[in-house]
Amino acid sequence: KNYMPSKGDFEKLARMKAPYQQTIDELKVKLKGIKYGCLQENGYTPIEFVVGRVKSTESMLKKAESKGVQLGAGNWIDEVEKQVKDIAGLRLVSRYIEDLREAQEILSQREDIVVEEVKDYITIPKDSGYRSIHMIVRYPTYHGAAKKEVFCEIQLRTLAMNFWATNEHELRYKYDQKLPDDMRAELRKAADSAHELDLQMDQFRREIREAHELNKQIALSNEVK
Ligand code: 0O2
Repeated sequence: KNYMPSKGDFEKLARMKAPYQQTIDELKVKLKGIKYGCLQENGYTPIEFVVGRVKSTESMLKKAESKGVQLGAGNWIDEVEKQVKDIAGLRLVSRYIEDLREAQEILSQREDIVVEEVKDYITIPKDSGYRSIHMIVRYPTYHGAAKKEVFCEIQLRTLAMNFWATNEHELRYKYDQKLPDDMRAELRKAADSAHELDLQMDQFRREIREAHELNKQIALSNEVK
């Protein structure tokens, strides 16, 4: 547990992480392509915004150890890559739950990513109250001359889920992962309220989409005239 990575290890880890950064950069462009394409076609997009990050080396090694990787032993860096599937992490944020499902469907259909696993924390939220859909996907990068397939975790959240999770994450960090019981209970309540709001907003979404549909038809009929 007390392995201290050497300077050489850090250099190897930095080299290992480069294709993951490239994955984030490429997928961000591609997801924005979905957003602007949908806007152009329908005047409506299921994606509000996309952010991404490569996991910090410290947090990556901590997670690897918690999954049983013995740092420093044998091909341990390969093991880290196999066990930690969110070295590359993208977050796709939508306004409505129904939009998340639409975005999930669009992503499942793509030929440039392979969906390995879907964790649906909306249907079954975590004990903390956390809601989100996590898609673990495989993505081929061409870094240098060689092809390398890497894992990437895409988290799909509504604005309300993201607002809650960002706050909770920062509080967790402040309390060094040990939230006081009363705060945990309050956060759980807040998560449920956010979900209520999401459900209400889904109702409005249908009306908004009808309005967009109507505007599109009016625009089309004006073009014909
Ligand atoms: P970071 O880099 O700080 O975001 P598994 O990978 O399946 O073995 P794990 O790690 O529990 O197990 O996977 P999970 O739960 O599918 O995804 C973990 C990530 O989801 C976390 O990343 C968070 O981003 C998010 N997450 C999961 N549960 C919560 C929660 O209760 N609150 C908040 N705010 N976020 C959550 P990391 O690992 O924390 O890393």
